[in-house]
Amino acid sequence: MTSKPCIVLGVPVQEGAGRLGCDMGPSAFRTAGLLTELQNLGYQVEDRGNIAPRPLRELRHPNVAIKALAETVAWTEAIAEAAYRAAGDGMPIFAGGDHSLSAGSMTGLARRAAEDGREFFVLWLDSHPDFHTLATTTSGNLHGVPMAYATGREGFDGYFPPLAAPIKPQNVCMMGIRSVDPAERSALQGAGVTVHDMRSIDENGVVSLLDGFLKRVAAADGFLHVSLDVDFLDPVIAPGVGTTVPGGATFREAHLIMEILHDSGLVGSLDLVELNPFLDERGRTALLMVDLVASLMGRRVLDRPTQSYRYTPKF
Ligand code: B3U
Ligand code: MN
Ligand code: MN
Repeated sequence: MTSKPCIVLGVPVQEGAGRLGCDMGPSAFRTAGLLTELQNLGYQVEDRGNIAPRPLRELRHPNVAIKALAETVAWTEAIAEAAYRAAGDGMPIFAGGDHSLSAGSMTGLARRAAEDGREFFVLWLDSHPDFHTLATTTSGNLHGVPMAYATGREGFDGYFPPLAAPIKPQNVCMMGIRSVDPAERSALQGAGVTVHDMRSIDENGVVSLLDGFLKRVAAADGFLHVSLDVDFLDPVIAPGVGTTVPGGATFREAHLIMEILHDSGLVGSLDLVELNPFLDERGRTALLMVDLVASLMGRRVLDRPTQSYRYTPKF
């Protein structure tokens, strides 16, 4: 893991989700102890406060289902710029906010990685692929489009900011997928994205699935961005989210993934998205997410005499 400072960026965007409340996410993450957990692990932590969207431009799209297009574009512009800057200074941690924030975080980070000559990879932990284009979304909720946009799928030109460095679909690994719309399903066919749905997790276990991907990242000396949507987790343990999808990752699977990611030494940035404190129960989802961040950043139950994993840390 990086010894660079952790840079926490609050992103109180909620317009991309179908339900209000994600704007309270950054506060809930701070209240749940995100900063102190990182400090207790020995990191230098810089809280850059909350990002604000750019001024709105009037935008119209033929798909009349789309909601809050101008707002989402204004957020994306601001987040991408902040991500690009923060990636030059340390390890950015985006405390959202709904998942539309990843349209900005991934593209700003990918631009930085390209300038640094690093191959950019994404581990997408979500029940949804968020692979709709502006033309195919039927809910109109733009938290359903960031992966399509960041990988350069068609139809975002003239609305969202131009991509400095489109992400290669081959460099994206999705885990936990269990809610896919028909248009996303056909778009994912042959797109080159690695998709591990819950069946695949049940059949193979998270360790071997993650192992295959991390080996590829390590071989390319890549920069790995992790995007963690609360609904990756089973709603029984993480109720504080607008889109609860049964059958998600367990507490143990989620922590194991985080611990393996830590030991890989490959993670360069993190999104924490879709936390809806209005729907949470006594802060338990926020606390669980912070707990997972601690595992990702190196908290362990027992010291192990050697690195328990197979990658040579790059930092
Ligand atoms: N694919 C559906 C549902 C959805 C996507 N992301 C979330 N929900 N959180 C849609 O609305 O695009
Ligand atoms: Mn999502
Ligand atoms: Mn989701």
